Amino acid sequence: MHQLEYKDFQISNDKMLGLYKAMLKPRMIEEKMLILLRQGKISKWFSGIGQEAISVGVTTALNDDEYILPMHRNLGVFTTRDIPLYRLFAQWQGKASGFTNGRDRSFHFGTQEYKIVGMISHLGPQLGVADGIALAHKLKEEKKLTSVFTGEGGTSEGDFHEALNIASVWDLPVLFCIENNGYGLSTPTNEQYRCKDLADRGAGYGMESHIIDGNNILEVYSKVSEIVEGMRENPRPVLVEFKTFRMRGHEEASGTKYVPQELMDEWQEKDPISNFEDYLSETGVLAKDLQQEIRESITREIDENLEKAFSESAIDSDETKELDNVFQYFNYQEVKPSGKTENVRYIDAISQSLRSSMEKHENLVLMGQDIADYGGVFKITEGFIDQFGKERIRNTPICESAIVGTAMGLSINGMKAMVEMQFSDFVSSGFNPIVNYLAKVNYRWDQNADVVIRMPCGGGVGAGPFHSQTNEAWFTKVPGLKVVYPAFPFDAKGLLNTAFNDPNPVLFFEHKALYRSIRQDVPVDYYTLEFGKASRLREGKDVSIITYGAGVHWALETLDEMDFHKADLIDLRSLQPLDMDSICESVTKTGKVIILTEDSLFGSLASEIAAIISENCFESLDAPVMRVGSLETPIPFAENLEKQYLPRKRFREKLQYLIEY
Ligand SMILES: Cc1ncc(C[n+]2csc(CCOP(=O)(O)OP(=O)(O)O)c2C)c(N)n1
Repeated sequence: MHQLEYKDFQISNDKMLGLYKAMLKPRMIEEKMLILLRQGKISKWFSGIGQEAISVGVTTALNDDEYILPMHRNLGVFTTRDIPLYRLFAQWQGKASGFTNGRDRSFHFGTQEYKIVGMISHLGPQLGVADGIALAHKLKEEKKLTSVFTGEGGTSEGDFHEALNIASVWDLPVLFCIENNGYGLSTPTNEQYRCKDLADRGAGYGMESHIIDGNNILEVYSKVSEIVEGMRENPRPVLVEFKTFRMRGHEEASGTKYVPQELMDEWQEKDPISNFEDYLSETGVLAKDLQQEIRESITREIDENLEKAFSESAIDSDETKELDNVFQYFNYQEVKPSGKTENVRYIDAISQSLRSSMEKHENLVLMGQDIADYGGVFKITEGFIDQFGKERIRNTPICESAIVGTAMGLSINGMKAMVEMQFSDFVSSGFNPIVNYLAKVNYRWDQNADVVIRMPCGGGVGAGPFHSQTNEAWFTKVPGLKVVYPAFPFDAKGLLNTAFNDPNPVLFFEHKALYRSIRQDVPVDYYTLEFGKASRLREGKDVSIITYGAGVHWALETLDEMDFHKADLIDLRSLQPLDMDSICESVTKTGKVIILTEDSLFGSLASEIAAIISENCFESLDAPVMRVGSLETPIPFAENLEKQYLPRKRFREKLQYLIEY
């Protein structure tokens, strides 16, 4: 790479002074933080010393209304966007003036006010989020780009590949910035990747890419300014590799013993601030007294703001407040079912709900593999592109993780998203952003994830271990996710409509075996059903049966086979929130309960419900709480093995036992 010098760039003196000050501020804040760290006044610090030119140059090249997604060494992004310093300090101290109410640390926060979306610890997921933000701009026909950062270590994550691939296929205006600083924790670049330059990867995605000297502020600012100008006019992703070096340990406690001294010395010579300072002095732009003045002014600003943050008392909260902030408040509006009905299949009810929700919410985008022209593998979205167009009905590449991230990004930028998992089994490839991003984001920084993830699930279809699972318990465990699992067309339509109105992440389980086998008279018009309300399908005084999904139909069939009419049959319909009142009311009445789940039993939702009943209804019980579920094996393929695996037969035996108890 030909080394460019400061004098190669034509930039006004004022602009150069501005860039200098913008770099000096994070450097001086960091120097102060290192002192505070030694004094035990702050807990952890990830240093970006030596990398300031990248954060500052990129942020300055962007417009203030363009989103930027920084990493843990990008303090310069936050300071260049002029966030009052006491708010940053309060954030690092877990105080109320910060951005997360003490719920998350360091740079792990976002702020719509400053159009900054902070990272989650897992590094890669935010690359997909940037895709979603950029997609929203594109759909709204706004000429804005989105910039996202990763270290060279983060480029080894699958999310990097997925996000770049999506951005490329969809022509999204995302500036992917790799800060190649030589080490990912202790791992040097030759143990991280084998291509010569990471920018070379751009070609693999059909993407323009550049290498920029990350320690030369004028090069960063000029080249990025030119690139982003082009991206606004002609929306497309661009990959930029910034060459730089990490001058301190991964975090302060971990040191730099593994870094050869020659490398340190070599890069010390390339310090982006002292070199620029020398250049500005030599060219007469930065006189000694001005330099002094700037430093004094920044010192004052840091000290005053630190004092303000230190004098703020520790965060005040209580259990109720914390619990109330897991989800964004949802003002449920009931639309009563009424009017003409028609007899439809479960799958038709889902399709109807999708269609009417797309009509109702103009900002809703559907994404999934093969859902556009092909109509999805179950044909639920067949014909949708004719009505809504390809922009809103989007075929995705096979990349569950970054698509969930994209859905999150759409939500951040004011839209609603649905992701259809082709089979719920494949959600494991998108598990990370669901449980770590979508589920936690509202609690962390008040940003909702307005995303519905549809999950065609369940066995009895002879499809084996990877196309038959019912994996709701992977999610009911995680605070921040709503989980819905209807058993009938009427419920499916009303609950899915509600899912699209709810601004929170909803996992919507649809049992494949019910798609074409269960029919019901369902109102033609739009209606909603509230989450967290079970339905009682049979009424009786002898025993309570609590179940959901296909279990509901097995229970109904079993009761008919046994000609038994004294059971209270509760269909939960939604698992999170869970209708504990209906459960306890029924058990208190009957004194005997059996919980039926299609899931294998250990750690299933049935186990949780059993625990709730034991704890809350113990004195009403006349028999042990019974659970019936599938075998503790993966779900097998062969028909007879699958039958043996599923709990239908064991349910009848256990129910009989309980009745006679
Ligand atoms: C998924 C995941 N794996 C491991 C880690 C632990 N970890 C945090 S930062 C880091 C190194 C990151 O290196 P790089 O992306 O190059 O960024 P840098 O720290 O050098 O700026 C590691 C291994 C993590 N946070 N997330």
